[in-house]
Amino acid sequence: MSGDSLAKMPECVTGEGRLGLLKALNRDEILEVLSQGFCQHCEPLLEERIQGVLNKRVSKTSGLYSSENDSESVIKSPDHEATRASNAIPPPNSVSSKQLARTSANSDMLLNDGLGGTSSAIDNGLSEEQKEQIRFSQVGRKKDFVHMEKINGKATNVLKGLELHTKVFNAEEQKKIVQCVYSLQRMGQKGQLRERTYSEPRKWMRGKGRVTIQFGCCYNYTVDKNGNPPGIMRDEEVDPLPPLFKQMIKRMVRWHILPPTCVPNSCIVNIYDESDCIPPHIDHHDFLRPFCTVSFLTESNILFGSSLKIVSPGEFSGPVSIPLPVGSVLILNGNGADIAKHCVPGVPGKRISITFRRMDDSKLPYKFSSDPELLGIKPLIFSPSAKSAPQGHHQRPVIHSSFVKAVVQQNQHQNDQRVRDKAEESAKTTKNDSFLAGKNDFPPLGRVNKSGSRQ
Ligand SMILES: O=C(O)CCC(=O)C(=O)O
Repeated sequence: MSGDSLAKMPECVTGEGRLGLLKALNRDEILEVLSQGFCQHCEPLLEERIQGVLNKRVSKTSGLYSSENDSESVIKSPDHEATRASNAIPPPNSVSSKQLARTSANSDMLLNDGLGGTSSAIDNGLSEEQKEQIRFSQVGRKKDFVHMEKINGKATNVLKGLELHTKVFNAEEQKKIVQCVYSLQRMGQKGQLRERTYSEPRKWMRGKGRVTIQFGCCYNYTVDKNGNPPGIMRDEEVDPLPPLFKQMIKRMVRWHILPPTCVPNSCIVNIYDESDCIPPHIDHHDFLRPFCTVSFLTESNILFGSSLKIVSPGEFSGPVSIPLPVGSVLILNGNGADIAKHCVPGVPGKRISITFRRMDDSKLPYKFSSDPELLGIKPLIFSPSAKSAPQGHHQRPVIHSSFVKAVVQQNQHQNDQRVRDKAEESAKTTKNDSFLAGKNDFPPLGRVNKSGSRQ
């Protein structure tokens, strides 16, 4: 029986219903079925459904995508137990700035590629624009945080201005970024970064801080031993933003997470061991709003409230707790940045966060020069066929028939490659987890100076 005649058979004869009919259609006919004749309201619904099904398939075939709540996905491996149990980093004996540059260069390519580049399960002949549009449309965006408190006698939503963007960096990208952070940490330990860039907490006990690496400016958290007030130390020099971090910034501006009017030019990397924390604070106004924090390795909670209590070292309490999935970006703006304090209580496992902030022009370090790469970044605009969903109907921007076309092409390609990919993926998963090292590799304690000796 030919495909044509099968297509003409009624459902009760083929026994497969619409699926049987669809199978008999060629590519263009499928496109026609999927993109024509739907009303404005149903078209985006259909696209979201396809996207959902596709997501499931991609995670099954590649094993690369983590669900929003799958905080362990990055570190699941045969040596998983050993790596989870500690805040280990790879031994500080093999890194050179050349290697770091190489890592960063590979990662640049990865982050330029909307679908994570190296995964053959999803590298399927789509144009870069199509891939980026698909990834962009998959970002989850929560902007309706509410917690009412009486501030100066007035009922106020102290969370106004907070936004949580999820699935911004996929599992593969998270691994690259974590690798890069560990390389930077090793360089810091060896005194290969500028003196104020890298710092470890003086004491090692529960609730005592975290390792920090600062780029763009040196920030003083409290009045220091020389009497310098909190804020940007304009006469101190630290290293500039690493190339991979600039790629992250570009992504966040392109994907409508950060506004092009407030492109970060500094950041602080926080490396938390299990039960490390950051105490309640409001970020200094030497930094503009909004700013953001990106999460890696272990999902942890961040607390918000106009008043947060210190229960014991590393233990805080507050009215609102927001889980931060790995690969997510939390935007702090408005009341959420300026009225509510925030803190991260002792984390359940090792965690890395990168807080990106733009410095007030009048507070720039004296020797700071702006990076031309971070100038003129434009938010992504949709292709000519893209239109917006009707107001109030769907929150996410919707890309119409060109998107459906891309998804159909992606499906076809995946069908062809599925079997080959399975074998490749299992090999890749093992390889990608190898950067996580053993328990005894965690650096010795205390603040390190440039020469690598402890103070
Ligand atoms: O680790 C986090 O997500 C929060 C970091 C933070 O509050 C800060 O760097 O000021």
